[in-house]
Amino acid sequence: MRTNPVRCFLATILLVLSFGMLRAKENTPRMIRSLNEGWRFDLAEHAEGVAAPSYDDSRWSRVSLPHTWNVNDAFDKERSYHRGVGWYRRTLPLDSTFAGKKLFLYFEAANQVADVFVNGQFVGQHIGGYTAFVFPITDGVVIGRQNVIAVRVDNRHSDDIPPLNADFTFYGGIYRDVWLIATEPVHLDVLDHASPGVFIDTPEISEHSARVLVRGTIVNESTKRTAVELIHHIFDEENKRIASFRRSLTLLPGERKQFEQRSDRIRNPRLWSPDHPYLYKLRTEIRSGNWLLDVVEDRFGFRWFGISPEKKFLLNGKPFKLIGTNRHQDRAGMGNALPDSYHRRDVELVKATGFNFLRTAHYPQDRSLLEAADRLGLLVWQETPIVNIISMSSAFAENCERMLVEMIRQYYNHPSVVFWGYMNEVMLREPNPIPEGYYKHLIDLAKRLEARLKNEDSSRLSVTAISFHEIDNGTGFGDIPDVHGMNLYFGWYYQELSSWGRFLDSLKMKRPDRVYMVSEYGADSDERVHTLQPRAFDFSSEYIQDFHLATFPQLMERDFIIGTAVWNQFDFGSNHLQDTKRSLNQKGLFFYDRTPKDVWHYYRAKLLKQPILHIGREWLLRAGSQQGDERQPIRVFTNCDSVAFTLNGALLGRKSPVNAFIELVLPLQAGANRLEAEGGSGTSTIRDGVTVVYDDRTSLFSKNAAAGSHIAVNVGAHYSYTDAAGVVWEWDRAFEEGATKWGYVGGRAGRTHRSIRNTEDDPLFQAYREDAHSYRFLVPPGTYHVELGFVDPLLEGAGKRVFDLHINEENVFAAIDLAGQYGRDRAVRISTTIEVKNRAGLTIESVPRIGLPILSSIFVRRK
Ligand code: GCB
Ligand code: CA
Repeated sequence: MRTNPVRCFLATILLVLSFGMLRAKENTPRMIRSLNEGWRFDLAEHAEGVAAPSYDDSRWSRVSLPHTWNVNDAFDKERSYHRGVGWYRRTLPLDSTFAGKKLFLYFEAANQVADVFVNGQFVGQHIGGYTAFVFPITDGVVIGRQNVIAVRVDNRHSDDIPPLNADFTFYGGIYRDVWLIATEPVHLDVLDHASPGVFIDTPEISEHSARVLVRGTIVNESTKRTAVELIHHIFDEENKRIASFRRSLTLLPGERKQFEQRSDRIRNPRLWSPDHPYLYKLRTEIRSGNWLLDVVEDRFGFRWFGISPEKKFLLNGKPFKLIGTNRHQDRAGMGNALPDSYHRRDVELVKATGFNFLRTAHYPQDRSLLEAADRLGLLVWQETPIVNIISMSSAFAENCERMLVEMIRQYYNHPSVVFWGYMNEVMLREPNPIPEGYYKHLIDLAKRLEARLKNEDSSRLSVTAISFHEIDNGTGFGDIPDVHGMNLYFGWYYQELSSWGRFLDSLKMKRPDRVYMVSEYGADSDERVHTLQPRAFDFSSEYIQDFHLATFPQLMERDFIIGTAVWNQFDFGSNHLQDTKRSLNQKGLFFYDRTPKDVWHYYRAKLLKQPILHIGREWLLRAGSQQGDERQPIRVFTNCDSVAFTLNGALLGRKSPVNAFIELVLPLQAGANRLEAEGGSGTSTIRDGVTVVYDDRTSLFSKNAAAGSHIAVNVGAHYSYTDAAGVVWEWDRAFEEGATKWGYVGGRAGRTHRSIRNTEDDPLFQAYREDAHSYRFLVPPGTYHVELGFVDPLLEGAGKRVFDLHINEENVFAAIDLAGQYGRDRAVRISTTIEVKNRAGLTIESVPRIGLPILSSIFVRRK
């Protein structure tokens, strides 16, 4: 295209001049101030008067936002956490800068009902814990005075508010940021569902050109008829203005006027995608003469997406496989009250996995998270918190719909968002008793939300997540949204790791007209648990690895699966769970404190282009007590072509990964063993190294065993458990005369999935041997300290399980009644010192009196 250089030059001069002139008079029309500091908090339902400015809150605790009152009690060993009322108060000093302004209080979120008061006057209530809300406060404040804000927050269960029930903790509090917004009387709307007030679309778009459509509402809160100019500028990442468009309007006093304006064609827009997340900025101004009345800026991207006739996801016209993860918003030691930097950090960790997709299950998440997804390049599924069950009230349905509208309007401009979701597994569980017409009501609600979603935003795809048992249940639920999200747990809650492919293929055969995505798949793990025989629900590091190693390739091989999302990127709080760590869902690729699990490196090795070489670090403390135990496997995740290993300086061999995975067997020496790896990938080399410490316990059984020689056994378990003191409790073994040095004779292995009180060592106590049995240890004569660990996990109670413990035929502990003496589900450790006199060693025998004897752990130490 030819341009006229003279015209170009003149235009530039004019631009510079006009900008210079405007800038000289530039005022700051909209002020946004953080209100995170200086709050007083009290966890109580107070009688009247607490919102009044004169109320004495000096004895309340001082808190800063973000804040939740459930950081600790959501994780203790009690079964519940405080779901009730908390009050927040702070002063709001308003100096003369705010004179004549319109003032608003903007809350990014409070869980789950918030009543806001200013100077004792009620200014509004917001229902729902995961979206922002805003109230006008101009009329209730006095300039030049200390005004008082009081907020009553309530996180009690309500039948009218989703989520009613879900596998995550409903932490109460004002857990996101709070702001004061001050505008001129003529301003862009602030109140529309707490949206940015300006909605950006790109209705005509291709690689070659695009138009921007801007919608919004201008409000004239002044008493004067006002003529304004509404101006939109678009800037690129270098802050170069690439387009401007404007329009004149006249607003009557009190008038709210909607506008809709289109830019000219923008040539060769830089497209936004996960690989090239190029962002533009829209700046919308209201001017009256040279006076700037309001400014709103927001980022957006040029991109388009959709579903092809072949049912594939297309981004910017090309097939694009969504590969990603889910994220909950809480974190160790903080609950859900995370400052923005932590949300951004989480997005960096998702991106650093190699993922391009993020589902913000099960609710809208902090806007800083979405901003980071825009900036770093992730496609996002954001959803409303309708989980598990619904209630039949009209208030419930209205709240669902309002939450959906709030979500869509608040996050509308984020280029990262491609899916709006509105329900998760709503037909897996049903209320008890099940109300008449429940399913009809549910389907009607889904249809209502679907219709509203499309009405609010026709450019995004709609989605819901359904579990295995709900797919094709005959209700037609799966046909309502555009995309069929499936939460699948083959090899965890049901079936086998090999079931994935077969199941998905049969689904596609049956219903080729549907668009499929696997919106959840995952397994739990605890870094303290290790085994040679990984299996579902053992919580071992090895099983979560086996799970992802087997599942991910089956999902990737199938083109008709448009997207995948691991459940979950991070371990997260779920108060009702009683697995190996209290109140945690442990399906993360990261632990709750954001330490990566070894399995995270599997995805990195599969997805990243840079060389990855990672030797597993979760199992560096090992122990063995019998011949052959010193040969132990270690796992490596890598995308290198091949890796050379040395152990304690000696070459061990060279191996190539299969499915980004290598398993080595290490011949370990007692003490520290240094494993080094060097991998080659193309022309680059990469190294990794770990030290494996092996506690060789065979000496306990030899004649000249030193004092301090010991063994620790995780009775009833096929996995070892490493406690906080670094003691490895080995997996249990059967005694075989002539072949083994120790082991059990008789009894049955059992396992409880209940949380054990009085200990953090749940995986040690949760596994046990039951019924009459004995343990033999062929230790040489000498003096031994014997410590035994027990728990009674059964409902039976006092007097229902009574037994004796004989050590070398002496009745050392008679009539043990765990529930009666110590209480149910409590860890109990008892110990004694025993003289072993002959070569028969040590025999510990559980002898029943009433019911079944039980035993969880044995520790034997030579004195
Ligand atoms: C699901 C749910 C999710 C749970 C997950 C699990 O299907 O959608 O909320 O946390 O399973 O770990 O059981
Ligand atoms: Ca925030």
